[in-house]
Amino acid sequence: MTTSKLINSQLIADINAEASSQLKSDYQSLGERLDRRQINIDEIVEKTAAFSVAIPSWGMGTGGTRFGRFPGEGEPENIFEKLEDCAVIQQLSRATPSVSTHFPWDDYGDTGAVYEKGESLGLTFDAVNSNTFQDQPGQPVSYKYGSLSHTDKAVREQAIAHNLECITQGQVLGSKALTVWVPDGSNFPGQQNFRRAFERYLVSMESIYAALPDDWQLFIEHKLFEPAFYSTVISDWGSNYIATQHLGEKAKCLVDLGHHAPSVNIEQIVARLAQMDKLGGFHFNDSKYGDDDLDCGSIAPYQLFLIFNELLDAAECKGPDFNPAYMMDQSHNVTDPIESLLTSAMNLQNAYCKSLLVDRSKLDHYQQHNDVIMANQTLKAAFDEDVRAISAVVRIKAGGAIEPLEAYRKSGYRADCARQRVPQSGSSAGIV
Ligand SMILES: [Mn+2]
Repeated sequence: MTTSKLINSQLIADINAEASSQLKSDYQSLGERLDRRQINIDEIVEKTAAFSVAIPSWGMGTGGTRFGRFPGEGEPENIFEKLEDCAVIQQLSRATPSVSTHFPWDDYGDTGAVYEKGESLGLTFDAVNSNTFQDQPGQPVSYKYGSLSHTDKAVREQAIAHNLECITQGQVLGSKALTVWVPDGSNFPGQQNFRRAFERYLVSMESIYAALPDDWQLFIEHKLFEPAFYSTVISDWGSNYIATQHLGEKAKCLVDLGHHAPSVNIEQIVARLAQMDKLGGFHFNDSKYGDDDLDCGSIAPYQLFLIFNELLDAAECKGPDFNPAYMMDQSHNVTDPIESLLTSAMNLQNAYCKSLLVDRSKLDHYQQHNDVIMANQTLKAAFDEDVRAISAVVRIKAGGAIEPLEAYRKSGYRADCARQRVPQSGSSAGIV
């Protein structure tokens, strides 16, 4: 069915025109501040413009919690409508040109048509995600007690076959990576033999790795707990690292910011994995307690900045081959997903931009001389800058909106969708 298309570009231009003199003044003032620190703002704009992050297709609907889901009006019914919403996010933010898909949620029997829809909207496709954490209708055997590490070979083979199918579908989309997250684990001590479960997982992953096209990567996503509450097979970056080392150089670790213990130093994990060429990519989101999947930068913006600081440090050291995949993974209950993803994209872009402001030679000098306060201040000085004028200039130069949320709200896009789309029930899942 046909639903709402992109937002009227004249409306965006009119709103931009109203905001442009304020932006010019903010940009000039920030430029002067940065100039005093020998930073050329135009160069920062250019570098910030190179930043992009993929939108999760599963984030386009209200996710909900394990207790319930409260769909908003005009939510997308299928991948085609999800792509239309993704295109609006890209139209306004100009930082989200690609979409990460999820099978079988995005399988409507004609992946070629999905690719064409994306292409017609100017979108490309990032990593494809497999799903062995739910049973699908008609599936021969159940994932109740695990998938790739299941004690029953028939279940493991079914899970492997699904991942191979994801690669096939991903090739149609032009994807270059498969992300595997398994729910496998145990709820009680004694339920599972840790060693044997990991052995079975590794053997299953060998089959998936062997099926990867030459130019593909395999991303493994670890998660401390949930849905298993005592142990998970790929619980942390250590288990993840062992698995990727075991499989080969196309296998790399994927860091989801919500998949660690509450006090874990994620930026240090990022540094470790990058150093060992095992950092495949990210699922960006934010959290207070666990896998909360809240908007990026909404709870711990300093952590986000520190992660990008490590990424830039690694990029300087490793050169252009260092190119982790940036994807968002968020989906919750109380906001319009388009507004949340717009906000996240901007928060990520700003965190990235701030990390570009770190004076690395000074930082290195203070570190070498154990000047603790000044080393810390060097980072903090970059974090404390308000760089929103830079990302706004990046957006407007690329044809986006100075104020994406304002443009989105004034467009009435969601109300149009509500008139044209089939109302959604509260049943479908959205959290990974
Ligand atoms: Mn994730």
